[in-house]
Amino acid sequence: MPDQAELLFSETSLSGLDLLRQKIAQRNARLAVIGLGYVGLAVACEFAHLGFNVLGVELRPERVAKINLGSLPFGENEPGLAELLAEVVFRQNLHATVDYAALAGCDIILIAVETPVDEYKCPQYQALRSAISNLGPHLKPGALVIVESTTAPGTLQHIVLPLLQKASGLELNRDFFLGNCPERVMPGRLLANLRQVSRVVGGITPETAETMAALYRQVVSADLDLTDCLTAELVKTTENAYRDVQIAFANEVALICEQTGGDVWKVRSLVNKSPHRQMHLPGAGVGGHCIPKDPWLLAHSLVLSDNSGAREEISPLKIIPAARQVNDDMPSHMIDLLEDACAEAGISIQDACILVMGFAYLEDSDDPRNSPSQALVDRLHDLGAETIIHDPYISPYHQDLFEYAQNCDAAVIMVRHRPYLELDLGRLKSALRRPILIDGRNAYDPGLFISSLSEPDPPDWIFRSLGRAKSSRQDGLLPPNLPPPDKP
Ligand code: SAJ
Repeated sequence: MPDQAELLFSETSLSGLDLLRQKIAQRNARLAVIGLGYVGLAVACEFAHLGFNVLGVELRPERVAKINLGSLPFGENEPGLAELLAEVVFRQNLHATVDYAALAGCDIILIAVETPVDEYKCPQYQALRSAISNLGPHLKPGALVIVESTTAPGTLQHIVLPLLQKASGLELNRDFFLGNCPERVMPGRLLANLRQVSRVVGGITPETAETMAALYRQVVSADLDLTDCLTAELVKTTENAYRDVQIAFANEVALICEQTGGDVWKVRSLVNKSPHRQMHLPGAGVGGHCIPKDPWLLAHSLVLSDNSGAREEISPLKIIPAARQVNDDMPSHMIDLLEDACAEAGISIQDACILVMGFAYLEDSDDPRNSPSQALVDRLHDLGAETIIHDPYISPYHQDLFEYAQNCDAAVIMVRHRPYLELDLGRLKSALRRPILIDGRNAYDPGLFISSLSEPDPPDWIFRSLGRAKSSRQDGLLPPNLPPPDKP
């Protein structure tokens, strides 16, 4: 039976959350977003658009200045974001600052800072720790803190909470409330995903989760799945580790097909006709701000090891690190294909200049974060090769492709940008010093490059396609050295 203090305590905390829910409903809760990057700026604009008074706290003064002028510091390709930012700044519903002291009057603070991993794949929480340490002294009693950054499972409980209590001198659920709602945005679809993709809402207490849902329901039209903080961390890191493993599987099948004379793209399309199969796309690598990182956050989940409360990490995993290795090795495999093609042309890759087509991490995106093309370029330079990078969406790589090609001995497609799919291949071949093309994204039908066996003339292209043997055919005929498959 709770004593009077506990009753008062629970009533106080409920009245604190009730008060927040009331302010949310009236849209006069003072919101703040710490970290105005891809995630933070979009969510700040979205709530400001609804009429909330939003404060953005951002480290980079130049970014603060641009935002306060209503102009985007990045993400020109984000549909609707530029207009939204201009509108909410004009209406003075969004203001950016570098000054954490401005947080003093805020009722709800979203934290959307980067949570990268270092070269040893260990989580790097400097930005998160800094945000919390700087917020602490200004945290208003009764405020709700929501972490949107992706964190290793256990981080909210074992790192964020103790740090926030220490920095603020306030007590959880009495003086402030804490939860996490990991973002599910995708560059190129920031506002669309924010509005239309379901969110996992993790509260330290169920009442906190309910209050968070009252906030997010204002902008999210999809499901809001209420749970605890640990589950929210596990879901977010798992959903991206799952995708990474799926991609690695597809890449491994591609390597099998190359060696056996198969065509992974035909294999994939037929496999996916089998119920409950969804084989992903093999490719030249896995980039971006989520997929290469989140599996490592999952692998660095935190546990309480003994009653002293000391923290340890979970025991080493097998599948998730192995999948990361497969995907991280794909740029090197593109070099294997390049070396083989260069040898056929009688040149060594060390003496070659390679045209790298695509630098963004994703097709028709201008986002180069963790780009597999960077890994390819670094490894080519280690071999002594030179490179010229082209990308139609990224300055300064967006100039004339054919002019770049004139100084190159081979070209490799790293990103399936639409302009490449519509390319005049004859013009490219004429421009290149040697007609070598490596296709890392199934951009082209190999039939365009491989003469049929009935026309013995050697093809004038030296073409390699990820997931296809050198002589694999598009017309269903088996390469001469394999018996026809058993009838199903
Ligand atoms: N890739 C493949 N094969 C595939 C899919 C992707 O090689 O079958 C490569 C891409 O080329 C890219 C990388 O993986 O280099 C990541 O691609 P992605 O499609 O996963 O795009 P991201 O990184 O923007 O992933 C985001 C993630 N969203 C969040 O973390 C909130 C991811 O969970 C989503 O599944 C993805 O968007 C999406 O497609 O919505």
